[in-house]
Amino acid sequence: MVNYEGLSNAVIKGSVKQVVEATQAAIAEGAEPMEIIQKGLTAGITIVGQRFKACEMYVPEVLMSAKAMAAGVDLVKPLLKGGEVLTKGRFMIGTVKGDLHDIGKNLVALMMESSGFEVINLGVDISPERFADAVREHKPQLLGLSALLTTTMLAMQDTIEGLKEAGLRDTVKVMIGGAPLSADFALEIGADGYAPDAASATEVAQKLLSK
Ligand code: B1M
Repeated sequence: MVNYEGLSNAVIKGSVKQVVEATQAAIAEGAEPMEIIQKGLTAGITIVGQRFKACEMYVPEVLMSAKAMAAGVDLVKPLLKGGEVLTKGRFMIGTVKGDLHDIGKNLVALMMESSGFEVINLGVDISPERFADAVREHKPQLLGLSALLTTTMLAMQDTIEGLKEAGLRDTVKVMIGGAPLSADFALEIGADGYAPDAASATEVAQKLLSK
């Protein structure tokens, strides 16, 4: 039986070595790649989040957990694509200005990639100007904005305004996501869609592109 608890605990411990070993063991046992991510890696980082909130874990430990999780995701990632031809469209994603959180954003990128989108991941702390320049250059059909801080939520609105000022707003659908956000907030700032998690991001994306 696949030891998802062991994998999750290895993420909590922040041990790259143990995460790699547990992920390799799960793959060898024939576990579904998406289950490894959800039941093992994400389950672990979710507990890390709860402990960080309760001040039972601190920034350096959280960073070690994030690094360990990324090592596991790297092993699973090639298995997700399965040689699928990428045809669903081009999706660009970034974390907005002032915000350095990227674990959730990278999961969204991974899910989108594995569901058949071409993904351009801009990284973190992306200013409205950089988003507009990248949209102009790469012409994605869909732009994803991620924010984890209440203080950076408004940078999403600035980004959408930046697209308008650059005359690019009509060329791209904008989807937003991140823990402090909501569908109401998306409406308020003029985004086209909101997804609460990585799994639903792919569904929202497909709906937006079919409109
Ligand atoms: Co930060 N942090 N952090 N942090 N951090 C939170 C977000 C916080 C809630 C913790 C807390 O205090 N309770 C809090 C925000 C409070 C608030 O604004 N209301 C907080 C704070 C305050 C801070 C600092 C200010 C702390 C400090 O320095 N004093 C600082 C800010 C730095 C900055 O950004 N400028 C900071 C720093 C950090 C670390 C660097 C240590 C680290 C980030 C490492 C990294 O990302 N590489 C970190 C972490 C890890 C967290 C917590 C613990 C975990 C976040 C995470 O990765 N969750 C977080 C507490 C928590 O969430 N419980 C916290 C797991 C991830 C899978 O979930 O990111 O929610 P999530 O992504 C989900 C969905 O939100 C959604 O799908 C994802 C997958 O299902 N989603 C999208 C996300 N983006 C989407 C985009 C979409 C669609 C869906 O479409 C485009």
